[in-house]
Amino acid sequence: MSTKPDLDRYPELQKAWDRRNFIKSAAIGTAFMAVGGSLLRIAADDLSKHARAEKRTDGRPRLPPGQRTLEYLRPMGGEEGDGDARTFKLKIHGNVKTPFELDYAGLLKLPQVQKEADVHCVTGWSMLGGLWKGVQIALLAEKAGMKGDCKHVILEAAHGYTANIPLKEATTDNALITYRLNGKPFARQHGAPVRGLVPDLYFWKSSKWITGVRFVKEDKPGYWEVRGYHNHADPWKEERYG
Ligand SMILES: Nc1nc2c(c(=O)[nH]1)N[C@H]1C(S)=C(S)[C@@H](COP(=O)(O)O)O[C@H]1N2
Ligand SMILES: [Mo]
Repeated sequence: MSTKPDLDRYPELQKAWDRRNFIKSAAIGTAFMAVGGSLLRIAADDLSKHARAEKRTDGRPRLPPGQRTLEYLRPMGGEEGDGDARTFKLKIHGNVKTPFELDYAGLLKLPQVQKEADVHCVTGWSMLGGLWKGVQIALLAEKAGMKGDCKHVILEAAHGYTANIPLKEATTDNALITYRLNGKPFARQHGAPVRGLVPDLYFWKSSKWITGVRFVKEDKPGYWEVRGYHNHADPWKEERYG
């Protein structure tokens, strides 16, 4: 109980540690997690318990099966882009009538939305209730004159990372090109300056360091999809591996 977690490697544990949630929540229930080789008893959050009981507006449980909550995004790595808003460019292209390119200022000039959304990482953590600000992918489709036979969207990122998403799910109202979480810009490791967000699919579909949105007729499995992850990635169906 008194072993301090490696907070450099697991920054999302800082808050829980500060509050001594480890101790307080021990009465509620406990979870065990291997951290840096030592076994730590961590806040087996009442948050997870609540979220399991809660229902979304679509009737599904707030927390998908096999997930537990974290208070912060855990940095999951990836080959970083330069993180600089001044050099940011986003290509809207593919099977569209009028492809175009946006710089950061151009992105901010488009109609903005702010959505509360939960995200779910395939490794088992979820972060609930983040407030994400940005531009809807649906708006980009409309602006580019997406052709009627498009079926998928590819979210392209730095160094060739891609994620493929069915058009319907990429153009729901909470699927965004986003540059703010809870009012703050993304740290570089979380995709600065701009990342994709498709919260209702596993989080690997939300490309960090985004460089392009490509509307296509033919599906094209992306970075993780060709490495054994599920092509669709619905957290409620536990579509983790293909
Ligand atoms: N460009 C890019 N985007 C990416 C990844 C990546 O490796 N490269 N990893 C994905 C995975 S596997 C996850 S779980 C989330 C993690 O985002 P986070 O590091 O902000 O928590 O980003 C996704 N987006
Ligand atoms: Mo991931």
